[in-house]
Amino acid sequence: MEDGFYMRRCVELAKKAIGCTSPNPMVGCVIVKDGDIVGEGFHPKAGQPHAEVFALRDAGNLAENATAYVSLEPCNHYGRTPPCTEALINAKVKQVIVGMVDPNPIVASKGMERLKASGIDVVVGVEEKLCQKLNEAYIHRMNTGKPFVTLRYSLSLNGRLLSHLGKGAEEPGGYYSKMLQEYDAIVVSGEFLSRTSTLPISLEAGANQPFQIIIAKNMSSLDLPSTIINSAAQVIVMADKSISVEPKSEKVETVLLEQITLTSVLDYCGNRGLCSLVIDIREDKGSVTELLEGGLEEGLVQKVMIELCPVWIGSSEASLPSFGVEQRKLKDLQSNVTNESTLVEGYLS
Ligand code: AOF
Ligand code: ZN
Repeated sequence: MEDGFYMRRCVELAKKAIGCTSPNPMVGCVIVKDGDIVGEGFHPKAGQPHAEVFALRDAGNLAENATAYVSLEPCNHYGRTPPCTEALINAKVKQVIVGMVDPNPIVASKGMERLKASGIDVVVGVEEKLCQKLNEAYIHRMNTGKPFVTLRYSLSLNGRLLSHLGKGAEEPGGYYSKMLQEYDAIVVSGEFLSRTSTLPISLEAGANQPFQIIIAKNMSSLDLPSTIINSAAQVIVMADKSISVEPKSEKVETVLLEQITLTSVLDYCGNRGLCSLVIDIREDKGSVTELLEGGLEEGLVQKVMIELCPVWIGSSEASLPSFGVEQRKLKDLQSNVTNESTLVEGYLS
């Protein structure tokens, strides 16, 4: 088998921990000897051992003189766990094939240098694009200090902004439910939350619920849906003046920011270790669309996901979106058509 085959297997293994590793990356590792996979592992959660450690344990003595494939450069530092370079050296592997360099400044290339210095053959860049896509949020936060942001909204066939999602989107296996499993936080407006009785939660089996970040700009009171208290989600209300939030709960915290802008929200979230956010737009005029006014121009949104629902809707029910920048194009477009809606996603350059 070619190197790409084993690296794709690493990525497949890494994805078993989707939504569980933040602020750490998802990483997979396989140990190959004489063409056979003799060990496999992935990083399950921050604080737990890294992918290489699980794969080496799985391979046991067979790791000696084997090749290790890892989707991210092995670490060379003592963090929550000891360095993977030492584990690979002690196991006497003869070659390490790496998907991508770790953008974490305390690792960046030092892991590979350490392996090479101990006589291990190192190859880097196999299935690099795939490995980078897997950890686009982690890479973005390492490079900018801010979370990776995806803007999501639903439109009618005549282009109006819908407050509801397409049929099935919120059910298990639906795109929205899967998206919430994957992201660290979802950002919604206080106006939306005070109008609804449900919370955006993931229904995937065993999913970690994202933080619910509620933007309450210029609001002095906020009534949260009572379902918040019974849900697994933690809530952060971001306000720019003193605000009374009901009902009171230890799951709900209020953060006062001097000014609520997309920059101040993202800086706060990045410092708190959140790597990825969905900005969920449910109405045209609200605290969240206001954030976008400057935020889109400043390049603070990386990805856009638009759901086109097969309905026409009148102007009295919904308005055309007023946010957005002139002359911007999405790239790397992907679409998914179902009976109920069409999902289009792409990246802002
Ligand atoms: C690897 N394999 O599976 C992961 C790596 O606090 P720690 O010890 O978990 O270290 C976290 C850092 O280690 C993280 O920021 C990233 O640079 C690297 N993650 N490295 O060799 C893995 N998860
Ligand atoms: Zn490691």
